[in-house]
Amino acid sequence: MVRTLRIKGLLLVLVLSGLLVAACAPPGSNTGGGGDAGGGGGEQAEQVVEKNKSGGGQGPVCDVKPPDISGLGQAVVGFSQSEEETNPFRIAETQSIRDEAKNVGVEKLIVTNAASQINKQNSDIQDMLAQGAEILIVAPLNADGLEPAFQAAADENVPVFLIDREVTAKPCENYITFMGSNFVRQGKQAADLLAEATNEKAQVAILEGTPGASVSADRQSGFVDQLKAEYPDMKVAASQTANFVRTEGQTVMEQLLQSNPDINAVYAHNDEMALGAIQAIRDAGKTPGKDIKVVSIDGTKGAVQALAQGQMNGVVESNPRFGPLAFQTIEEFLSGEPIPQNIIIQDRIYTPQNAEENLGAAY
Ligand code: GZL
Repeated sequence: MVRTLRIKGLLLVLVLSGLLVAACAPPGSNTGGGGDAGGGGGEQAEQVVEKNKSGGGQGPVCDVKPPDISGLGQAVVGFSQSEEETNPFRIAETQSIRDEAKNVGVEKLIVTNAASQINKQNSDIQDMLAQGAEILIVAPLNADGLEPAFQAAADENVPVFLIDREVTAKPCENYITFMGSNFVRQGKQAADLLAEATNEKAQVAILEGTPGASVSADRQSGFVDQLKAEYPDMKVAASQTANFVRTEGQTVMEQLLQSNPDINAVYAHNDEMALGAIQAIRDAGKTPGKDIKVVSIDGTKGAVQALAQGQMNGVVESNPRFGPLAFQTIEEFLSGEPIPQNIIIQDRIYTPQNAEENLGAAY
């Protein structure tokens, strides 16, 4: 038995055996995961999701009764953004939520920004509940620390849908589902791209994301474990956080180049830090993409352009355009559909060969 499910321009056929959603995406859209990027998905890149309704790899299904809301058209939805919108990832993520809220005709959307402060994210969420939010979409800043917000939502019987980063809180009890990328896979893919660029021989500097964020730990372990498993001549010379910020990426890279002159490769947990590192490499009189190979994760326009121009050597997409998937999942929940605890999206891979033609999908 097959159920057809439509997500904004992307026709998905859900095979009840439930492991993978085979997307018959329109031509030029991403068809998922590990291969070369599909064609440009345009501004609103289509997302192919692995959605398992019957538990298994995506975790069991939450058996939670939806609130008595007739539909999104009568709902007040709150969106809690975690980091300031200076990073293109955050800009694209918030815009995608705003655009889809308009597309589905949400009665009212409230948007807050925690400016990378966990206490503010708790108070933001509590404020939106006080303003009458009946459904919450949350991009968590850290894996821990949102217990006050989750408790406040539970007290009001307001369902929470996580996008982007995971939390250590309890699925079904504190949130309905997590929608996001497989960050460990992203780290592994970045290691493969860097191995390709360095002929599997490198002294690598790692620019890590924010400590305490699930995405930082997973992108680190995915990369380091892949080096240990597959690339014995690729060594981590240094690894330090630059908090996903471009200016910090530049400063940390300057320091690492001075203390580790043998560095010939950089892995950055996100594009913003990679673009900062590129500036530091230039300031040190070296050529990024050639003397020092650079690979990162996100898929921002700045990084994909740098890749196309030869200043970088690979970019793994981390798609921030959660709007269509988030509201589709909320609509399913409100209609009583079973929702898996994890909905993992597929991300494309940008290479020196496909960067130019796929620039349209960058954000
Ligand atoms: C990934 C997201 C990360 C981005 C960074 O889902 O949490 O946070 O990769 C951002 O750019 O800071």
